Amino acid sequence: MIRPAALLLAALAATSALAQETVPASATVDAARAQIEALAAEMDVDGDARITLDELQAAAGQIFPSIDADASDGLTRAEFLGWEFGLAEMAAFRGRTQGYEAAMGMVFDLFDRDGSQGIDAAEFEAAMVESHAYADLDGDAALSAAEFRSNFVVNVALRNALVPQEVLGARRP
Ligand SMILES: [Ca+2]
Ligand SMILES: [Ca+2]
Ligand SMILES: [Ca+2]
Repeated sequence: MIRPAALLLAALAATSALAQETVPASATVDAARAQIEALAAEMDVDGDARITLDELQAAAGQIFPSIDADASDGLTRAEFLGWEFGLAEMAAFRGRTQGYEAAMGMVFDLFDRDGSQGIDAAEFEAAMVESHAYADLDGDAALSAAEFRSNFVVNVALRNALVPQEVLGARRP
């Protein structure tokens, strides 16, 4: 079960511990990274350090309704940008709301394959399949935590919006 609020608290707690050993300026970067890594760990249900497509789809099946605030079986742009597990609050704290909304808006358009200005369950599932394949750099049919963090499309967008690219790494061409 994905529990966005609990995950966020865990990420913030982990960040507090890290912040004692690092310079304060890195705290928000650590927070973003910790939140993404906490999500990766939550998705890896069997704990083998690999996120399989089945595990990703199971997580996506829980995430979709958590974004779908009005339970319409479709995601509007406003719902997508306002998702509580997204890093909207962190972006606002850093004065990066505009960059965050631009990045997540691009992800929304990518997922909205038919351009209907809504993401239905089938589009969301197809996006998860494609995003999983794209991020699987070594082709072992699963995502390591590093592959998920550095190359999963949502995390790529967030990285570009929130944190310096050199910190979280980037897919190599
Ligand atoms: Ca696994
Ligand atoms: Ca659509
Ligand atoms: Ca892999």
